[in-house]
Amino acid sequence: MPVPASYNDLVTKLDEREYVGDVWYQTIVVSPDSGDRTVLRFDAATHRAEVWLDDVRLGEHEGGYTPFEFDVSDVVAGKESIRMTVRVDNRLTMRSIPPGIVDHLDDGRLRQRYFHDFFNYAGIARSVWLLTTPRRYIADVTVRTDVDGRDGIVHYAVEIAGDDNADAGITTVELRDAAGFVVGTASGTAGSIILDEARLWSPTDPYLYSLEVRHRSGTRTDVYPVRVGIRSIRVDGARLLLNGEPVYLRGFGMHEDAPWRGKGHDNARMVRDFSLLRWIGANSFRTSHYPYAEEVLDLADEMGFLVIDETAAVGLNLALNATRVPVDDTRTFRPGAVDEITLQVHLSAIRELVARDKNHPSVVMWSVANEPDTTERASRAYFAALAALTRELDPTRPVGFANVALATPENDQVTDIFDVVLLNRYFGWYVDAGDLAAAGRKLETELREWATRYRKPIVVTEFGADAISGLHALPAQMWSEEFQQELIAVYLDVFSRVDAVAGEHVWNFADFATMQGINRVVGNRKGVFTRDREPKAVAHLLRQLWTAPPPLTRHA
Ligand code: GCB
Repeated sequence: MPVPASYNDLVTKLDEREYVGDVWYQTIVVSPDSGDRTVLRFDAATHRAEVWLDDVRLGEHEGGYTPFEFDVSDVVAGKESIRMTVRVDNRLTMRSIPPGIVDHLDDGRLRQRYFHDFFNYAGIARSVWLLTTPRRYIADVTVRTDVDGRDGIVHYAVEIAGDDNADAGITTVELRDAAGFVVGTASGTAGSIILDEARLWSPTDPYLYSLEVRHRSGTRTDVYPVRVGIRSIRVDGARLLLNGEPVYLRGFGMHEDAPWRGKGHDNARMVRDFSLLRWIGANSFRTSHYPYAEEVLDLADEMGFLVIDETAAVGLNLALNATRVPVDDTRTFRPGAVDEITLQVHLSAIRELVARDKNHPSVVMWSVANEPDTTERASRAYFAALAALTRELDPTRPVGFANVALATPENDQVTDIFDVVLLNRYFGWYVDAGDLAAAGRKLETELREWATRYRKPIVVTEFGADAISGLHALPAQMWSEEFQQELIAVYLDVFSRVDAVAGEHVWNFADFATMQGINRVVGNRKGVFTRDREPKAVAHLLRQLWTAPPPLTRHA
């Protein structure tokens, strides 16, 4: 199997495409032995992996969308080639993020059930690296920026690790502008650089500085460059402020999804997606429903997109799936089986997400889950723990979760814990199907209820309708391009009347693969673009509405 790629769409047999369990990858590579510290890094393996080099077991990692690495210096030492073996397991359980249930069928087969609406692609979907650093090296750099009048402030903290016997070394820092000129310096493992008249990062001017951290120990120097966008992001009542100015999010919930590769990262697809985002006038997207490849955030930094960065906690909602789930491996059943272990896995997913993405100026918000059940009293303690950890790890960005329609302003138990209200709503589609007059009315009523109850910005993180590209109907009917267009127009009109709405993300950017089912026509067709990234009629409407001035702020 090629890497990076999901394996599922590269085969022709259904039982291989929908295979449940372990698959094995193995390859032989030239040993990078250089006497330096050598690291084997996986950008992701979905959903868990166990890794060996030759016959040495390096360890394992849980979670399909965040990186992990092993120090392999001792294993590669003195070798010409090495054999790399990886066991990748795609099973989802009530103790994985996202959750799922593996059913044991009477005929001996396994069948994976899951509670999210995208195909359970698996494999090694992102790059694998063999890299070297000096023995004493820069393990991590954290950058936080702030804006004070016309000054930009860059706070940094450096973590040094490795060989303790080596000389403690010195750490120096240079801040360079985009042309490469040094505009500020500092030394030591933590400090701040203040920049007069800083050029701030924003969607209209995504200006990037570069912070070059150097650590010298003995004769060796490790260099760690971090791109820095100087910006502030804050919630002020029902407004979202970027650099102190109200900002309105226009864009999409997306998916890493394409023919053949599935969720395999592909720079070409990524660039096409960003070209389309820019063409249509979007300034924002959500990494629904899992952390995307790091390359995506790098490009968002460069092109100036405001990203809601989401964990893979999608489908923590049994009410939606009318199912009873096994509490443990003994297959005893009780309704609702999210437990302390699920919480620990979820917390660790948040830790890994923030650790990976904290330095991206494009990331302006964390979403800790998509459409969880937040109506049960017990969900309060669970979500309070998630919010507390996220804020402890990163006090600079607002924290939210994408709320499901079943959790109404009346019965939701957790929204007060969060900084923003993120709502997924399908009036006119799943509710009042085909009736756009009722949809508009109900949407407006509900948005006003949220706005009255909480003085927080509302971002409608999902709304949309399936449309089969090329299917037309006048008057508009569900599944036609006309209906999708009319539904989106009704929603945008309502948003323009409700002040607390600080953003609109259409569901979805493009058509995407799902499990088979009676509601899906070879996948989810709510894309504004087809799966091969060509526009449906609604794309032209959105382009008109989103590129009309003013492009960014609505409240200004
Ligand atoms: C949702 C989910 C999303 C689905 C979408 C749909 O609420 O968050 O993952 O794909 O609805 O189209 O049903």
